[in-house]
Amino acid sequence: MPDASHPLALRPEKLSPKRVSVFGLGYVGLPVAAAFASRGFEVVGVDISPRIVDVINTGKVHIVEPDLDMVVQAAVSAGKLRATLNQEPADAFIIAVPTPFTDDHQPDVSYVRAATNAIAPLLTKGNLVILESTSPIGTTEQICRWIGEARPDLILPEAERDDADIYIAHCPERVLPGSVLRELVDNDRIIGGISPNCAEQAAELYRSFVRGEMHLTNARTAELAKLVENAYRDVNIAFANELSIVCDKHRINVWDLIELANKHPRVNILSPGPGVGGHCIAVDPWFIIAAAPEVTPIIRAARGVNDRKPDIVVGKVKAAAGRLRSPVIACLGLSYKADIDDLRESPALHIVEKLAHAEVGELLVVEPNIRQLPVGLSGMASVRLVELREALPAADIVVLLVDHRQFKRVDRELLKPKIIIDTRGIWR
Ligand code: SAJ
Repeated sequence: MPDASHPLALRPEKLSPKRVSVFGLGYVGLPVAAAFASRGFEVVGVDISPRIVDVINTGKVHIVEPDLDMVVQAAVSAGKLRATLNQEPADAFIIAVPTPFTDDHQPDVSYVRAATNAIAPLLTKGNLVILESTSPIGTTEQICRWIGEARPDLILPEAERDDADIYIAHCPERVLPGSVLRELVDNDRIIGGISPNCAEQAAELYRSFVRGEMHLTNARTAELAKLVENAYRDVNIAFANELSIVCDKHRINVWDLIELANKHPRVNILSPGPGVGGHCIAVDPWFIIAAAPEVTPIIRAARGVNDRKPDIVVGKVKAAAGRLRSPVIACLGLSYKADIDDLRESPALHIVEKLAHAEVGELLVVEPNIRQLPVGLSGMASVRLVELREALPAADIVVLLVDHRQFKRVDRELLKPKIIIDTRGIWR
């Protein structure tokens, strides 16, 4: 049970008769469902996975995120949050499903369509439908059209018309994995309505637990704003990664260089690394490119730079290993960023997989946040998941891939006789 000072501690005095349904109980949907439950809403979480539904109904969580277990446990035991496989009627429907891209980098909104199809038959006058999933421009209007096809009896909202039966809005999630609950409460929100009244209705709902400001706009602007936030970060990380390649050529320490350049009052370069991972920053820029391929050379080039970075790291390790007989290589970190267990689109994982397939030597993998190697690596004779204290003394080459806190505390004396490839600059 979170203590009473936690921003999402259960507040029974704020009991509200409203029912909220959240479709998709993943990294975004589950925290959102728990946040509404903490404010007294009756929350029904819907997911297509029986395992996820079962886990949540026992008050547990299926993802690692600070404090989420406590908030979900409190909500389930208070009877405010319940998970189910089938959509049920509600006052507000929130869609928080994945929006991946296809093999040729085109957005795939089929999960949004499936969620809309499940919700449409249950809609009644006064209902609110909110899309939280990061989505290509026009998706919220598309939801409107899909609902219109399924429910010709309903008056749907339009930009200039406010006498609709239901309200539809886009409220893109902006939470940072690792700080989801804090950011869910404290971050400002962009609320894009099909009509101004739709945006106002959605903002009113989110005000129940959001302490940040609500910025109201139309749905298309909200969709692009979210994509732009992640593309902005991708482009800026690509700049840092490009600098790291330039610096390698000239034997300059890129972190020293960036620290110095950032002393300028109007320069703020991000950190280079082994590449950009996760399910957001490496994906969302493609939604902008797909919608305007001929006018997005910068966003596309940034994707290219960041996607090539893991191969550059692989090349460096191979070159170092090629100089040794039977090298032992410690690979520190597999997740896509520090202090989480998320391996999705992880450059560290891609690098270790490529090294394993290239048979460069014995690989001792250290990842403090997982208990077994992922499918792509398990069963390979040359790869073992080991503790840091076993890997370091045994290694000839140490490849630092993720800046987990355990790695920052490593005794530098132990590293001295080794070949070090520090992709995050934590040991300089
Ligand atoms: N990275 C670098 N150098 C940096 C910063 C990050 O190489 O200076 C790498 C990380 O190691 C990681 C990747 O970039 O591999 C992305 O990490 P991140 O922490 O920057 O972002 P995410 O993907 O965990 O979360 C982002 C956030 N978006 C922005 O900061 C603009 C978050 O607020 C979004 O809600 C989330 O995407 C999302 O779901 O869209």
